[in-house]
Amino acid sequence: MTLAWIGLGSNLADPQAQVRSGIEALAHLPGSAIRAQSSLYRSKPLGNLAQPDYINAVVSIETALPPFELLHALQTIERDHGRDRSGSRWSPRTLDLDLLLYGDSQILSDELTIPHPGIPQRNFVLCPLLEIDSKMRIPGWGPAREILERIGMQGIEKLKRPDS
Ligand code: A4P
Ligand code: MG
Repeated sequence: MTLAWIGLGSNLADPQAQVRSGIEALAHLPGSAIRAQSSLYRSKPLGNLAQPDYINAVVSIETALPPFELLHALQTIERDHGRDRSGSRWSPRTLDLDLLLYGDSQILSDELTIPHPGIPQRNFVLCPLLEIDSKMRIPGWGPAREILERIGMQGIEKLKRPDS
């Protein structure tokens, strides 16, 4: 079993409900169990694009799935959340699931990069990671706390816990 970390993000179609439903789907992954989940965070879109705010969260799971199988399972959950209610077949993606960390693994391939390369620029990932594990180290980059101190907390706001 390996401890894997998954970042959830949504800015469409009731983002809080999308993220809660995504966490529920993670709880049902085969050979896996949720170990911890962060609060939900509201965050300004990366790059200040003209988009709605995001809801972000991080979940850790204990999993027997190898990394590529886990990625494919996450992509299936994303697809399951991609349908809108208006009747058109596919809506813009409403739920993003990023595989942030997989144990201490470092993987560099076209399909999968671990640690997720966005981590060092994203306070909406680092902050919930540190909420779950205040001593978290990112393989190849060092202590998450130091990275977050460098990039700062602008644009993010902690909401109530997803299980409350
Ligand atoms: N891929 C490679 N490594 C990974 C990994 N560790 N986890 C590949 C997940 N996927 C990985 O991803 C594109 C490809 O990345 C996949 O085919 C996979 O094989 P995608 O999720 O299909 O595409 P995307 O999400 O549109 O692109 P990208 O570059 O992953 O975007 P991000 O990084 O997910 O960013 N602002 C705020 N405040 N909060 C957010 O959550 N999210 C985004 C999307 C932009 N701005 C945001 C947020
Ligand atoms: Mg993504």
